[in-house]
Amino acid sequence: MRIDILTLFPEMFAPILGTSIPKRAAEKGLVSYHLTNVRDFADDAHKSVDDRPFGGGPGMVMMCPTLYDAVEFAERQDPRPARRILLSPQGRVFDQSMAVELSKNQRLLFIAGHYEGFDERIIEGLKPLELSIGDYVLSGGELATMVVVDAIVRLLPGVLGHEQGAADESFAEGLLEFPQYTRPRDFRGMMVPDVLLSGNHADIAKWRLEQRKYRTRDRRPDLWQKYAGGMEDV
Ligand code: 4GX
Repeated sequence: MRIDILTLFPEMFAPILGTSIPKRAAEKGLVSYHLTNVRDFADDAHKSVDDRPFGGGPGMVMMCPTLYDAVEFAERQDPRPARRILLSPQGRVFDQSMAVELSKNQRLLFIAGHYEGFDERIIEGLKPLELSIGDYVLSGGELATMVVVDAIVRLLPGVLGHEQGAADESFAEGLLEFPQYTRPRDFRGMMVPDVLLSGNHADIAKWRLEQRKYRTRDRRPDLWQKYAGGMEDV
């Protein structure tokens, strides 16, 4: 998979993409990251990428010409068509099923905006998939882009050592994870549940599934509703 990221702050990405799973994925040749500084495409002496909004109001708006040029430049670097993605609170809220779908693409191109927003003709003309990582306001799309990239890259076949791992985790089956324990058995009077030390794998599996259901019902009634569907008193 080739991932392009268009941003005014390319230096924000190296610490994240150069660490842990995203780094390992690139080292294994399963993904490559390509950062493009949108400011390099500014065509005036001041290197402007934004301007004041027509109609007045506070803040600055990212301009079309520089961003279109940056997108077209990045897309020319590889013949495969890129799925364009733009991070904004106006987007559809990103979830695990979208990470799974996006992980099937050969090429993704992320637009990480800063400032108050984009000229609407960026959406109209480039037709990106608009994604939000949640209902709060960030200073820019960079962190949101990294969240989405991380969630996608760890799903690529061969990235995680344990192939089952990614699929087994929370959300994949619609339930939260069960509680985990390791040594010591007694930590300051807090004990590891006996069933986990019983050696009875059927009992352990049953306990874990119960715990997943309790937790999901208690903490995430929205997920529980989807999982349990119309079932009563589960
Ligand atoms: N999930 N932000 C984008 C600039 C902006 C404003 C309006 C387009 C329209 C965010 C989020 C997020 C802050 C990123 C505003 N772009 N992105 N930025 N929540 O808050 O994705």
